[in-house]
Amino acid sequence: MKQIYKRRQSARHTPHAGEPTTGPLTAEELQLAARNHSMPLEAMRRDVTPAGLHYVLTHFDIPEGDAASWHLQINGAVERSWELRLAALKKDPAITIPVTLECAGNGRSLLTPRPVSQPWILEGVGTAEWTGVPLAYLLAKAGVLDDATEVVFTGADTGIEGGVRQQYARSLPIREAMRPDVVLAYGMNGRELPPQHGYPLRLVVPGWYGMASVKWLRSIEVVTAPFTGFQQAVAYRYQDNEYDAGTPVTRIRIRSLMVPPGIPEAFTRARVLPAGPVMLEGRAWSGRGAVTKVEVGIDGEWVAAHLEKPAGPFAWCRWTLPWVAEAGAHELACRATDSTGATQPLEQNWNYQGMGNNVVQRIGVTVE
Ligand SMILES: Nc1nc2c(c(=O)[nH]1)N[C@H]1C(S)=C(S)[C@@H](COP(=O)(O)O)O[C@H]1N2
Ligand SMILES: [Mo]
Repeated sequence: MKQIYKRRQSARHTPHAGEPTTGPLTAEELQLAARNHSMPLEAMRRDVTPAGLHYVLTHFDIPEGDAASWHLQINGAVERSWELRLAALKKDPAITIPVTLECAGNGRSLLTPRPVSQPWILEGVGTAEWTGVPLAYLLAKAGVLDDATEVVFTGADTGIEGGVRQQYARSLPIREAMRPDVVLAYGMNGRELPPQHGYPLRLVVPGWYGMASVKWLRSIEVVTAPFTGFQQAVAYRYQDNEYDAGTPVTRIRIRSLMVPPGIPEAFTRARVLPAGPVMLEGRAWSGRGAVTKVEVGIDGEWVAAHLEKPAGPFAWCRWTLPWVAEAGAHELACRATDSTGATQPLEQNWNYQGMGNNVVQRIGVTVE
């Protein structure tokens, strides 16, 4: 693999979309990073991320949503297809659920070589309280036929990716779609959805990486064969190399992050803090089970942090660790474990698309 990309990287070669590179950040990556912003890590002091601080990831353009004319198709392998208006949906029984969403590409730009795509560092994450109608309620109303295997969700946004013209669409296996906590959300943090988060209606699939939570939802189709759309069959796969069909990206891998302590240097963001006691804090989450342990590494020595109860089974939990900082340079890190026994790796989790790199975060600090 390494040889393949090295051969291609002659001088001044500009890497194409998806190509692994060791070169500097490209203009296209900068353009994507400016459109798709991350969550400032200090926002982890709050249980709920204010909408404007929540990360955003949009493949194409944000479509213009008009709540009055908006309608949702529910069809396919169901007893009753119908077209639903937002006003009608808002009369159905609603739930509010705190959910930590994370982009599957979070951690991508830490990889060597770096797959050229949205260059997340570590902050492609956020936790919001989503309000809407459980998908299972509407599917039950539609009457899913016995031979149904998946549900395909299509958004209003259109574009070209990998040379393929498409509407953003993803599917979920029936058993996931029927979970009581999968929600058709019209509210975020007690208000209507902001345009960038899917106004007027989006899917929220707790526990899965963000790509499953289709924004600007226009259609729900129950199908009897595997969905082979681009975002399912080509994108969002763990591939060893370009030619590997790979395996699908599904649930969020265990990860923890720390609020960088002290104050930043404005340009380098290097951290400076005074000697003495400081409360280190951060968040940890997993889409595969409860977080059971967070360890904080201080100059390579791991100490168990105190874990707080999360606001819900799919919301991050806060961790804290008091530290008496001594003058000098130090390296801080954090590493979480979930109830499946999975622990964050100390070395990068490389794959061709740069998916699910849950490598431990490391923060250099200077104590004065
Ligand atoms: N229609 C549509 N839905 C989408 C996307 C998109 O580009 N179009 N991006 C997906 C990806 S990759 C992620 S990580 C999440 C991001 O949700 P957020 O922008 O509300 O944080 O939305 C998902 N849903
Ligand atoms: Mo994503």
